[in-house]
Amino acid sequence: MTTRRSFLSGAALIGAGMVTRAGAASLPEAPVQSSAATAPPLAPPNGRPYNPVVTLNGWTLPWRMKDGVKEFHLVAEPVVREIAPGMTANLWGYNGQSPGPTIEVVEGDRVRIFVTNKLPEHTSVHWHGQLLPNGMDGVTGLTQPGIKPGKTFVYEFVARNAGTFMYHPHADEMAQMAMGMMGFWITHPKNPKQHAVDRDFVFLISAYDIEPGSYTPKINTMTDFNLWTFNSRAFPGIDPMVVRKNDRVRVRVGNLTMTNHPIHMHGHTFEVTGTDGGWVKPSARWPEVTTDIAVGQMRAIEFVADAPGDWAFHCHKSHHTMNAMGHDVPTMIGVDHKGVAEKINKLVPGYMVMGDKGGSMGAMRMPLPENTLPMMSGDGPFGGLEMGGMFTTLKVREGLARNDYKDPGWYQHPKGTVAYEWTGEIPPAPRAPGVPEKPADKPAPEALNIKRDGGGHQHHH
Ligand SMILES: [Cu+2]
Repeated sequence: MTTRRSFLSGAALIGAGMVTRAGAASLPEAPVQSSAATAPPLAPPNGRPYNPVVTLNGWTLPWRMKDGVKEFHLVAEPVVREIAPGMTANLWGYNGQSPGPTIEVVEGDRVRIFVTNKLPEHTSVHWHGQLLPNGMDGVTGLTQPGIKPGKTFVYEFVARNAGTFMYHPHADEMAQMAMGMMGFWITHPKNPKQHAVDRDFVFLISAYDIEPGSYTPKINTMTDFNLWTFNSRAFPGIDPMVVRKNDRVRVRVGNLTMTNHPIHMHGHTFEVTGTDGGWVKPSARWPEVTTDIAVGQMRAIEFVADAPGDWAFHCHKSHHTMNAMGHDVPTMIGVDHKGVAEKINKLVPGYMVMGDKGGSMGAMRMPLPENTLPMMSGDGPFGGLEMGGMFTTLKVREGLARNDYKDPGWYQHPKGTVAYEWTGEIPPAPRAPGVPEKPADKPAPEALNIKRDGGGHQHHH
């Protein structure tokens, strides 16, 4: 069948991790992705041309053209997702991964999406942000019955507006979104020159509560999540965003967690060029280095990557750049913790208290429960990064090829451009009035007596 052939050519572009799954004769195939690596952009094999996006640690769903309609097949199903090397999670997702594959269409495309439910309960798909007929909006009970296990529903509409969208269930939402059911949707402009950039990255923000040593998220959690992820990956499992110097770069982010995330980028200023509602007029944009992305929102940021280097790109809530072991740890700064560590270890084997000098958990390679990520980890060229969760890097390099997204390794800093230890005479450091000076080689005695939240660690509500 010609449809099958066109599918295989699409699959070849996706890479070795993907296998196709033959469906019923009338259904388009539902390709499955087995890898959590960032797939190269899917050059459109047919239909109208567009500039494809790159899904961070994700992939784009191939389609078939049938009588001028773009047909996709999503399969809602339990999946095993690698959150980072050393930890996998039992999630729910689409076509083998959580989040599901990115769907890319062109403004004006008629789109038909088959949704097969392989979950143990009913589901539906809501096309977040789309302007479509009410009955295609995917709200169980309101605009359609739930899709029962084993059943396939069809959604069909015209992608009216170019922009940044998401999809997710509108059925038992609390459970299904806590389990990772979500995906990105890009509607490209009709004219590929409009809003054109050199590199266009997309990812969703999601959060999970998976107890150290276990594999399945607790779905009733409202605030105390312990895994903060970009596309269901936690640092150091998140791929870098690799760009060529002077590329115009867009990063599109959608937030489907229960809290807002101030996304912060180093080394450049950016503008928010797109929101949930479409493109922002150039006259209404302003420069930023951090933009808050509220729950349910999408933001597209754009900048010219004119500064070579390895630039941090992360959520600015410090608890969101930590992994599971960072939670419920008492503050031990200033406390002589001889004996305390032993007590805690009796309660939680393998647990280590925060150091009494402010304690860099990142530097400690302690034994961890099975299937558990260290609180902060990741090694850089200068040592431990002490980061986890929602953290990655923007790697700006000169002379990359147009379609080269390979990790170029660590940035080689030009001589004399890295902060260094001073070994000369130390100039006097002005102090606040009335504060006596301390010898430089010893910590101030009062620093050992800081009282912080009664010795207990505050939750990040
Ligand atoms: Cu955050």
